[in-house]
Amino acid sequence: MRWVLVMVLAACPPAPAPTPAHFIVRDGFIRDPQGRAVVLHGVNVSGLHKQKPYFGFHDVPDYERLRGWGFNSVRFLVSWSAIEPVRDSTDAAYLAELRRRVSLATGAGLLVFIDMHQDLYGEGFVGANGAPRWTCDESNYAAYRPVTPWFLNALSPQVIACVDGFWSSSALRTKYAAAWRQVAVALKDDPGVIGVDPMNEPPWGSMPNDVFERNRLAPLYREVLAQVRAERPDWLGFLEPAASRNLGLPTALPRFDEPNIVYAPHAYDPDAERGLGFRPERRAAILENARLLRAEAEALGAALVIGEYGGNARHPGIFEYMDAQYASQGEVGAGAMYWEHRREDDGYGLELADGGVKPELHRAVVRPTPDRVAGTPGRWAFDETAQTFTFTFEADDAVKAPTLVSVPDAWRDLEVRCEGCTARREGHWVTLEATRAGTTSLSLRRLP
Ligand code: IDC
Repeated sequence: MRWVLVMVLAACPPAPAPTPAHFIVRDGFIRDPQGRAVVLHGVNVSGLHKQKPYFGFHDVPDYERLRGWGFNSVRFLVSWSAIEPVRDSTDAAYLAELRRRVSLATGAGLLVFIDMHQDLYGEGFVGANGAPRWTCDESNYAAYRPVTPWFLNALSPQVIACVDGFWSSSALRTKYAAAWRQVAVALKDDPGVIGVDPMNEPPWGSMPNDVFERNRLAPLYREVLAQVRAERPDWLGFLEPAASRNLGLPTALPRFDEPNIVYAPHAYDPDAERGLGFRPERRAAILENARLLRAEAEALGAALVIGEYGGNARHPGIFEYMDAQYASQGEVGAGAMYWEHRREDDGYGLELADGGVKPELHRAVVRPTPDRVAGTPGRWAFDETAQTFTFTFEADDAVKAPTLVSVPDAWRDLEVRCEGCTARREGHWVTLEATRAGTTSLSLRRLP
């Protein structure tokens, strides 16, 4: 059975997002309480949270606007420095502000997971962020001579000394996990918060990266999960490989006994990160890396969410770069979080300083994406020339709630084709009901 429906619609009023009670991980996907696969499609909020004054003066994103672009989630950054600026004292005002700011995102229907961010150990190093200053000896900060680009400072002997100091100190690791407990206490009443990303791009210091992942990182993850799950047993663990994964080194993280694990690596092109722009021939490498990430997630018994991908719209090839990222996500069924939501003309920010959009970036990032899937997601893809989104999944007739595909509000007029399903536009989504179990295909063409 095949039917075609052409809809010419004015923008509908946004429907409230389903409020999750309890998310789990099963068969490689996050599942909502209705049993649907959840594909997180969101943004990082934001790099501005890394450094003093943390949230102090920064704008709150227009979350309704993000929903209108089809996003369903936020990776929300916090900093250990902000939580515990002075040893053994928690900044209650920061945590109260955290709760308020997170509630603005969840109140707009976005799902949130929290990332405890760090770049280059901690804020004792000029331009770095993460661990509070008191966690390492001042002599290291004094001797530090930063170079550009920023990530090369991971090789600084002083940064490595502090990183090694953290990983070899059970007292510091316990304090880190205790800081996470404070975050959980602050956010535990918010049902839209679904999990934690215990550490951004964990630095491996002077250990071999695989030994580090097994002997240092995995135990810390267990400790953080135990702390936060004492408050919120349902929270998912969005676990990152060591930062060495960004260099292409496969992860050695072990499979966890703890349930509900999401593998949450980052995906960047090394040349683009060095400011050289994106060469279109790198597309195949991005697709191949995503396949490896999915295989690693499978070995971990985990779902897959790419916690960061993104680029500077001023650099050449941004459309091709983000188009390759979108294609790779659709090919392996990965969730993905754009780095980052910020208003800035020069940088990764999704919006210009005046709130305008960056057209090339926007064209590749703001596209239809599966949101909830009543069955097992297959692939999705977008053909830019034909302006057509296609998505296939295996419908499971035991799942009664509909499949939702988010569609940017600006896509007013759509041609919808559905095989094995009926579909209609509703709020920010095309809502789909499978008419039989088995392979179901949707295509959406944007009409001019
Ligand atoms: C970058 C910011 C940049 C800042 C730098 C150091 O875009 O303005 O100077 O951090 O704090 C990551 C990191 C993330 C980076 C991002 C882009 O997790 O913090 O943000 N990136 O470079 N890993 C790979 C890329």
